[in-house]
Amino acid sequence: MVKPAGLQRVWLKSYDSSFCMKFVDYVKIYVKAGAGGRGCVSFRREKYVPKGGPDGGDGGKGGNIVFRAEANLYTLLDHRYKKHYKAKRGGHGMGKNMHGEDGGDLIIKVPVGTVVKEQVSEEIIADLNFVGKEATIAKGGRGGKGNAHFKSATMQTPRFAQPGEDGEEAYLILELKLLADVGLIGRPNAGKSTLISVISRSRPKIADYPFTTLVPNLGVVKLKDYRSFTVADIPGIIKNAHKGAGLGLQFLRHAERTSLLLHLVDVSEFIDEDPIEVMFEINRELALHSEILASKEQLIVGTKTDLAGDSQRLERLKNYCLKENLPFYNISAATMEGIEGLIADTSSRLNEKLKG
Ligand SMILES: Nc1nc2c(ncn2[C@@H]2O[C@H](COP(=O)(O)OP(=O)(O)OP(=O)(O)O)[C@@H](O)[C@H]2O)c(=O)[nH]1
Ligand SMILES: [Mg+2]
Repeated sequence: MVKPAGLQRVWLKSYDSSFCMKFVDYVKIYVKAGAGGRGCVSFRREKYVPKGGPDGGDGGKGGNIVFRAEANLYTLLDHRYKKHYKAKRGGHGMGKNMHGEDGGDLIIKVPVGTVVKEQVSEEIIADLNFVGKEATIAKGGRGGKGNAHFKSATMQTPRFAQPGEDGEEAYLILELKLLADVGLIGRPNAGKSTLISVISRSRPKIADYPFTTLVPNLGVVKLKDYRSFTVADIPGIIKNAHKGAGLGLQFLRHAERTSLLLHLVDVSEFIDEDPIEVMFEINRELALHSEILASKEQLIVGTKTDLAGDSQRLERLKNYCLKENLPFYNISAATMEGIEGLIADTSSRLNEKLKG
């Protein structure tokens, strides 16, 4: 059956708007490891073997709760819907010295960059910062010993066994902090998504209205000399974002682990505001979010130089940066002016940081 054109459009629209719903970077969950199985009380009973002695087996170990960083995950969305995880308990011990089955670990898959915290103290328990990294967050209980263990010269018929230990439980916060070398920050419309789209294969939505980007985008920049680095395009920040204006500052957590920030300032003639003031405003918001972020190395990047006209906005920002000894670059994603130089210098600075 051919779908009417109208229906197809509706589908595309709903897909588009639901995309940002899929990026979840903060969830609270509860985990409980499996309890150990009970030890067994049993006695050997066989023809011609009277009073065969105790033969109760041990209980199996309860399953651990293990978190694992997976390469192909990008969001904590799954954990928004499933908030309780329980690992299997160990099997109970059985007669004839049979050991109960172990519960088996419950592996919870999370994206690389997930930080696991305790809910009340907010203490970091684990940082799953590379692919394949595993952390055991709650240990399964030990299995109880069967009565065969308690046999001795003075106790030939122990009629007791140990119960299994309970599994550990925890109330957790999972926080995703993307791992990128470079963060793009700036006002909405500064040209962040356009820049990431011309330097990497990331294809975020680009439009001339504020807050086009609603969730961070990641891109990999590959240089001619086979070096590469990752960039995070972070949604735009406006004045009073720390009070929740615009999209607030929640996405800045994704810039916290970058080594370098590219601070983009639109220098086109169509903007009335002073570019230096715009830059200060963003830096004030960064400082209100976190000192670490505010003290990160920044490269100031004047964008849309093809539209600078006679406005002198570019010159003002450039002269200020030169005076203050701030690294300054001017680029145009439309004409590609300055992009190659910016990328080469960004890469060199990253390499220096790695060496240092
Ligand atoms: N002429 C010109 N236009 C540009 C340039 N860079 C970006 N633009 C335009 O500026 C507008 C905003 O660009 P975006 O890349 O979406 O801006 P952004 O910083 O990602 O904005 P938010 O996602 O809202 O934070 C778009 O219409 C782009 O086409 C440039 O170098 N030259
Ligand atoms: Mg954008």
